[in-house]
Amino acid sequence: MQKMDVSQFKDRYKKKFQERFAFNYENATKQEQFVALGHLVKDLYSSDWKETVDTYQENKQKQVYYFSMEFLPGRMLKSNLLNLGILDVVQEGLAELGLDLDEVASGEMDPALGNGGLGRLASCFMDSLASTGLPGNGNGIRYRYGLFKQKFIDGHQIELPENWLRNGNVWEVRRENKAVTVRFGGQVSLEPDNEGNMHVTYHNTQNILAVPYDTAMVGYQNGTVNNLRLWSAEIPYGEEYLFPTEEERNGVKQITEYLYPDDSNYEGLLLRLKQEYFFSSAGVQSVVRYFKQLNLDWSYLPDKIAIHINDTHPTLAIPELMRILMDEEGLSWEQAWEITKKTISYTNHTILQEAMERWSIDMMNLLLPRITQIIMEINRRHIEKKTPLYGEDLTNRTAIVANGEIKMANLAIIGSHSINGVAKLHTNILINHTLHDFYLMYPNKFNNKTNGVTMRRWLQISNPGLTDLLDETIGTEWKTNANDIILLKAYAEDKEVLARIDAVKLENKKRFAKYVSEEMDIEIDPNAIFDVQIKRLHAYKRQLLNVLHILDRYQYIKDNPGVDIPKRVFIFGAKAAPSYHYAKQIIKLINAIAEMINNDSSLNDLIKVVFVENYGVSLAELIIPAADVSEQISLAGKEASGTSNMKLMANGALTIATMDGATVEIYDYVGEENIYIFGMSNEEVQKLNAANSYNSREIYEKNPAVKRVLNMLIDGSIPGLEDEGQDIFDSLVKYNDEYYLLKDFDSYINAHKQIDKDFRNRETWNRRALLNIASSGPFSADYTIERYADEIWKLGAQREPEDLI
Ligand code: Z16
Repeated sequence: MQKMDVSQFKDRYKKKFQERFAFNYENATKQEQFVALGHLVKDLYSSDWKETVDTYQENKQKQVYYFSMEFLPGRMLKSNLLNLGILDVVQEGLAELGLDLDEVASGEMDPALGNGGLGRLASCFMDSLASTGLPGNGNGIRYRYGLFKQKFIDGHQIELPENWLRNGNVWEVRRENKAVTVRFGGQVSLEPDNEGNMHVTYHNTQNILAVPYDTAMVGYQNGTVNNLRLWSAEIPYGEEYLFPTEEERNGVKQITEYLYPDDSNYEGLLLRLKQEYFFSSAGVQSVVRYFKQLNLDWSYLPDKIAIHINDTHPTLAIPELMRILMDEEGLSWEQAWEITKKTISYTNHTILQEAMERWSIDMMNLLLPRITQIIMEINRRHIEKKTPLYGEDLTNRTAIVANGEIKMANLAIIGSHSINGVAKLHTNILINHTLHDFYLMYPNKFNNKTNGVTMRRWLQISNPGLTDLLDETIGTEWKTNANDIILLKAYAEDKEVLARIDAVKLENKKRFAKYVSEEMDIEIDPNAIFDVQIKRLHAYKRQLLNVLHILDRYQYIKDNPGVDIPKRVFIFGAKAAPSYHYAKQIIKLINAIAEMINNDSSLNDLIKVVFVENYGVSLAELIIPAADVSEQISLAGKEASGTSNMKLMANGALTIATMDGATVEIYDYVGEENIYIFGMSNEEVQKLNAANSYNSREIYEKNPAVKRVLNMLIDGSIPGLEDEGQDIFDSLVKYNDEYYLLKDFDSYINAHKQIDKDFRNRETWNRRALLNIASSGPFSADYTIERYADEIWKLGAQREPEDLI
């Protein structure tokens, strides 16, 4: 891309605006101001985009296709500007035109095409693939409506539709000429032709047109522009199709209408299965079409193409690739199976049983008869081959088909060459426990790839103050080589740098306090401890434990008026799946205690509770740089990785955590003096489970602090609480506290007392914040993606091995 100075930018912007809107930018809305800028930016990368795609094809480079049901890219304007190297020029130019970049950027919709960690990880990976110059593409669904917009009414979560395409989408390119047909339903028959070869014919199928919309994934100042392809379902057109009825039209539109709002949970609904096959089939078809242009023998497919499936949602890519290779390209089962296994790899993101996908065979057979035949045959051959080697019991436990259902994780493992967990602890649990039977069969398929986050969005864009501080202390090499952030450690005793860390944090806290004041009408003190828990609402993540601590603190202040402890602001961001009743009750509880506490002047502002509405990527960018404390308090063994833990650490928050997910690795890097660990370890949880001896009521009866806090839920102390108080109380006392909150209560409270003490010593606190920032480099998604590329996809990484950690 050719360079552009401030005055050139200003001219181009004025011209662009004029062209698009036929009036002057000064009188425009920020949304219009954004649209013009977006189109200008798109012009700037379009030739690199074409060039990148062409080069991959000319060089016949191996490419990876990351199949994911969810992508959560966040607003793309600033990240594109940063990656094009023109963030400063544009900021300055706009200012000279009387516009503020942040204002203009807020005119962009934030596409919420994902639920949480899994979708955001996919987008961090897209950014890292392009930024490390690797040939990697995304494949997903262009949902007409993203994840619901959350509103609180009387403290209850209300869900509103998120019409993110309302004003169009400047970044996408509709490519109708690349559309493919996806077939559902009907019947299949196998018929021999004149030469005796079997042919599959389909009757009465419903044909759906999958139309791709492509979005550029711009690499960080390296000229690489990769592709994210999202598919939209449309009615096929052409002479062979009759004019569709309204019912048919609606049935087709439905497929890509909504994102299912479940995180770490699944619902076995037909429409969801349609979505999964729709984008898996469309993706595989377009990949195969690309491969055919290379004019190579089919056996080379795994040398040119890697297909990665993000969780089991795209597992039907396995039988779909088998189907195409056999039915359409005439390969034998054995040939097709070898190619398929070598091409596909799979990431597991959870051990929670309720999140493991299982589909009824009958449902699958009605919707996808040929695919079901292929799955049954994969299963039959698996059992036939493995029973003599591993015996009946073990082999049957690994069966894909059981009890009238198809187990998608089993299919994903058997039909791929690699399965990885997303943090060391998680992978160990998969190997030793959840998937142990498979590990015995396929030890070499198992590997770990600890998650990572893109430091471009989560540091450079969201925290410019800290970015400047890093540039001025350790230079700018960290921007392309995140491990360089470790150089900041040399400043751990530098009082001036420590004071600057403090000042940057304070600025960020003021920025968030302003938002809270304007949007929520709550005044918070930027000098208070900002204590942050931002993640989907789920019982295993234990937001409720955080609440119990707040109530304990509330009682303590009530008992000790005028007590001298630091002020705390408890900040929550969380959406609950609309059908997850218990999670919604906890949302109501948090809002009720916020109301009670924020309006109680006798607390002298020692506690405030801020539960932001509609938490998502954009709010995360505002909250994370302002955090002092990062809450990572899931029951050990349950959180596969977590990724907010990494973002918060990189922004200088200190972590209070159980030894779970990737937080264990944060502990390893930052050292025990710079993190607050509490609660049971995974081993202790396993032991307690096995002993079957836990009695939460006993703790309730014997621990006066626990009793007092839990009683608040049922004695009317919290205004506005209805059934929630009793139901939550019952979950903890009557139903034996499934996630062991009461067991971890004391050690959690003690860790928070230690935080109170430590926060007062500003210099020590700032030093520990600095050490957290300095230790965050290994969690850059650039390293994660290079490990995927080298060890799973075998892309022939473009960097030399010395550059890897
Ligand atoms: C999801 O976001 C995750 C797991 C899952 O099975 C489904 C969804 Cl939608 C999360 C994990 O809970 C989290 O620990 C992990 O960091 C994240 O996936 C990315 O791996």
